[in-house]
Amino acid sequence: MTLPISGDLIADHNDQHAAALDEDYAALGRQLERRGIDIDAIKHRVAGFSVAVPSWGAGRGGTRFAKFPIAGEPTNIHEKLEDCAVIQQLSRVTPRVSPHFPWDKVSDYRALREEADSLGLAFDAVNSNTFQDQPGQPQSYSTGSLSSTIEATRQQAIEHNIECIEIGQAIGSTDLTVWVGDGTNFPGQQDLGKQLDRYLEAASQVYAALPDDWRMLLEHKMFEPAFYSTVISDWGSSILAAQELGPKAKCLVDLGHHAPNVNIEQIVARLHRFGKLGGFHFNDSKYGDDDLDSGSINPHQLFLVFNELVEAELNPRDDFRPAYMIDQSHNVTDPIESMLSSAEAITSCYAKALLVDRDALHGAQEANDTMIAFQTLRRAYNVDVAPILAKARVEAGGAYDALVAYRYSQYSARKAQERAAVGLGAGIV
Ligand SMILES: [Mn+2]
Repeated sequence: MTLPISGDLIADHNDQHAAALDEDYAALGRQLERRGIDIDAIKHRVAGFSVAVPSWGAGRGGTRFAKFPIAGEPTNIHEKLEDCAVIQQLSRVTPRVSPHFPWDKVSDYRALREEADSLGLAFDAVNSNTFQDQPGQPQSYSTGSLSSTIEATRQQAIEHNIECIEIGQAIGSTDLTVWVGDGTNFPGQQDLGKQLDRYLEAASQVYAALPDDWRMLLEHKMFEPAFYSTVISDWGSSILAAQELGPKAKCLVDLGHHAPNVNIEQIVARLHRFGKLGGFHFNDSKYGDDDLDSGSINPHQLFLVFNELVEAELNPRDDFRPAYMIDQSHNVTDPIESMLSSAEAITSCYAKALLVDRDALHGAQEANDTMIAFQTLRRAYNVDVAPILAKARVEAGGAYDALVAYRYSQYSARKAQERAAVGLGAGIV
């Protein structure tokens, strides 16, 4: 296996920090021991955690107004895989790539799977795309896709999703993520009930094509591109659709796809209660943008979400195995650096959630001792878990400080020399 970053470079970097890491890990271990927590057991759980990265996240995104490409950014799935391999090699928590079709189309998917494998990667959920038209496509999605009033357009969207399942089978995926931008921009534009009927009827045909071990993950989004109504706008619409479609249909929660200030951790708990929590897209948001870097705006919310996910792990329902993925758009940073930073933020919140004294929390909840219940969460949130993450990473062959090692490797400068320049243009992702 030829990986993009030199193993010697990572080893040298780790050697320089080995003594400091041992010291910090031992000190944190003693602190946690006083609380009755075995740091090695937490590290073991952290080492088992992983989150997928989206193939499209390796490139610079953009807004509706502009995209500012950077030198060396990938322009095809092969270059994207190489960049994803860098993220995995240094972070050791992103071993899977979530592909997107038709953006990642190739002629030989078995070869693509082998190529990923040679880079230490596998494929996660396949994402279909019926929110934009493709060259040569007979029907336009201007009237929507699975919910379009035009039967031929709905059929085209169904066939595209089924093709994504077939591609996914060739590359080793077992999940299809379906997000449709279908909706309306004007009151009265569509019958809100009939539009959902059409969506459900078309989605059921996609569902019928799922292999036995596959799941269909329904991703809801409050608004954009539709700004008056969206067909699958919220977790309520999502779970109703998933329940109607059947047991292989689950809901996917994208952190950025909610109204401001919505209690997302409660949504997580609700969906899990009914065995419908199937996937998660991590990102952050401040105003209307839903693709800021994970944990950059509200890390506490991310922690509270993981607190519910850890509760769900302890009380699994209906084969609880959520597909975790980073889903963010990098407009002003090197995408590799952003995903390294986000992978760290996500894993950090998972580790903090593992530190919560569950017996104390549940006891305080039963006793209606609000302050102790709150402080039980706060005590875990306040712990700096960086030594646990670094230790797990280094032991798995990753870098003590992934960002520093990445900069030191000059990978970005090398790719800027090797790769073709990216054109200008708007590029919302
Ligand atoms: Mn998403």
